[in-house]
Amino acid sequence: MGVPEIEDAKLLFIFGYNGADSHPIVARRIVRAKEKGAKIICVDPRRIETARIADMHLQLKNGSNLALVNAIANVIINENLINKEFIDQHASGFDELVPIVAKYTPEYAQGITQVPAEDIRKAARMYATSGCSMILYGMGVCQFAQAVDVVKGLANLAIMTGNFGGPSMGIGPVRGQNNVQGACDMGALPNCFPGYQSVTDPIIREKFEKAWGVEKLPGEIGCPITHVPHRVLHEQDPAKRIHAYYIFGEDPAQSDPDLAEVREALDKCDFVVMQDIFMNKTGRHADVLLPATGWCEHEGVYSSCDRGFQRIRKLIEPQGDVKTDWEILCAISTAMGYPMHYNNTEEIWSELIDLCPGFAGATYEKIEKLGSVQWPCRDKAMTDRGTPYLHKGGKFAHPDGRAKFYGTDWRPPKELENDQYPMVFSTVREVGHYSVRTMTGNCRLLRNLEDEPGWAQMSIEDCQALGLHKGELIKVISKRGYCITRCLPTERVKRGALYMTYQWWIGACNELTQASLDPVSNTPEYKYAACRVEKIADQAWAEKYILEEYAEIREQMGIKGKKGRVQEGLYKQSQSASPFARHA
Ligand SMILES: Nc1nc2c(c(=O)[nH]1)N[C@H]1C(S)=C(S)[C@@H](COP(=O)(O)OP(=O)(O)OC[C@H]3O[C@@H](n4cnc5c(=O)[nH]c(N)nc54)[C@H](O)[C@@H]3O)O[C@H]1N2
Ligand SMILES: Nc1nc2c(c(=O)[nH]1)N[C@H]1C(S)=C(S)[C@@H](COP(=O)(O)OP(=O)(O)OC[C@H]3O[C@@H](n4cnc5c(=O)[nH]c(N)nc54)[C@H](O)[C@@H]3O)O[C@H]1N2
Ligand SMILES: [Mo]
Repeated sequence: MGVPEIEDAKLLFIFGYNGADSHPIVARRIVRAKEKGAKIICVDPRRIETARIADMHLQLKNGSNLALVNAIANVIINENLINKEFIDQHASGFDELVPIVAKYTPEYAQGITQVPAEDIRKAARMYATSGCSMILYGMGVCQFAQAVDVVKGLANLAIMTGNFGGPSMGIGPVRGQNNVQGACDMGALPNCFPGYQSVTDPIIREKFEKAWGVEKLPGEIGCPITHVPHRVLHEQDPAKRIHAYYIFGEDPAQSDPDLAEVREALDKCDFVVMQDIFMNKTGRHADVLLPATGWCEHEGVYSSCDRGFQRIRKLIEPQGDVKTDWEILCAISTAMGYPMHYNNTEEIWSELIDLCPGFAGATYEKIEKLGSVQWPCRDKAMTDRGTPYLHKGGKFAHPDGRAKFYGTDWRPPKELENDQYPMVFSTVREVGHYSVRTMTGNCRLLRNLEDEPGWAQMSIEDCQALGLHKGELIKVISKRGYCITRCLPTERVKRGALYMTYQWWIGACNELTQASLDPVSNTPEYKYAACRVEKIADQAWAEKYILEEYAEIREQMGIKGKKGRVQEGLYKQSQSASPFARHA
């Protein structure tokens, strides 16, 4: 499916995804769908913008996703709302799923999810009977230690109701960054070459060995980023211990969980390279900094979340001593004894598609002409315009061509609230600043909208109980660390949970998060830890601390230009302009 099809769904089931803040362009499609008459069900513990326009908001307890998904399956099965024909013709494993979800009656699930049983029933009926239901999900699913199971659970719903393989239906991971799909497509994963070709398959390896003129490519699966600290600090096997770390387009010292451990690992490494378009927190620990060009200074291809390849073009000449990422990689490779030379990105792309059967037909020329080509696109002829529906007509990727039901029990998150840390700590996004904030933090316009040390969203009741007021500096603490940020009382949040965004350098929420990982995706549980909030009695001291700390960070990050509002003491006036605070 493609993003534009969101508009034509009859029902949007939006699960742990906050398009209004994270993807405003996609969010417009959601609003258009609503205008065209679509029903919307929003599943989110916060009252996000989608919840405001939704027909139903299932405001579930944090960390209870699979209990809810299994209960919806339970209702669809028990009320015989399944599409039996689709299941019989296109799926396998249904009989094994039934006993697993049998336990998840709406009443049982209510105890875990805090969603009223009647609402679960109503949502299940709406989803199963709309005639054309589309699921969109985001980080509220993926950033849990039980994440992949929930994705499979959502797929179960789509398969059992036949909402698969046609326009405006199916299950849509609205992938995060503009090119995160592309990074995976190009093989920036530990277990595959470009085009999802497994490194453990000797025939695939041989193909790449031949093409690249090397004798032997390693057949072991590499190391996921979230395993790096462990492999540096605690790996017993000397052959597996990591000594050098080449990091590009990533700022683990800001975006990875448990930052104290990340810093320890970076400092323990013998050699750290950081290749970036700006200075970032990781750069503080690097031995070598390699300056690269940014997105409008070079050519390339991005993949959108709908598998569509799109060309990006150079708009401005790079200034100063910078090179494109691919030129840097070629130069390093050549210096290390493997000469690598390309004249332009088209040569790289053509080599790539010739080695990836699923991409083989997506030439530069075709992408240029069509604007976007969705893989698989196998034939270079213009008649092959790519594949809008991956499972068209109910044909799936398993060898038997059938979809597979997969059911399992809900597991609670790893670190639960307790006497010392009584609140749920969850981390999300806000409009206006982007991921590790190197890009948006270097932009004065955006800094003037919102600046350090960011906000902690809390329920009005919790703020009253702790005697906290809007804008007050507070200390948020977990077992692993703490940070200082401002308090934002808001009706969007239920009692007992606190939300921060992860881009602030001072209000760095990853000081608190933990590296408990999903066993399949290796994604950390960014959406759940236990925390407590402490009032800071001496606010004048805290304000001064923020100013001094920020001055030092800006100095290290080389941020030029006029001082932001924080520095100028303009914070008080800026409150109403804050996009995050506006949400209160
Ligand atoms: N402005 C801005 N936009 C961005 C980014 C940015 O940093 N800034 N980052 C980009 C990236 S990398 C990504 S991956 C995307 C992510 O975009 P989203 O998927 O929207 O990510 P989040 O805001 O982290 O989380 C989505 C929602 O999950 C909810 N949630 C928390 N816990 C649970 C739970 O237990 N169950 C359910 N069902 N929901 C829960 C949160 O309340 C939140 O509203 O955004 C991209 N867009
Ligand atoms: N607590 C918490 N932590 C999170 C998350 C969360 O929800 N909560 N979300 C996680 C998610 S989904 C993601 S995707 C990550 C994102 O985290 P990161 O990937 O670390 O952050 P980004 O800001 O996307 O970019 C990383 C670096 O790439 C640089 N960069 C930008 N363009 C280029 C380029 O063309 N070339 C080079 N060489 N460098 C470039 C930027 O300057 C920046 O320093 O954070 C994760 N961390
Ligand atoms: Mo992301």
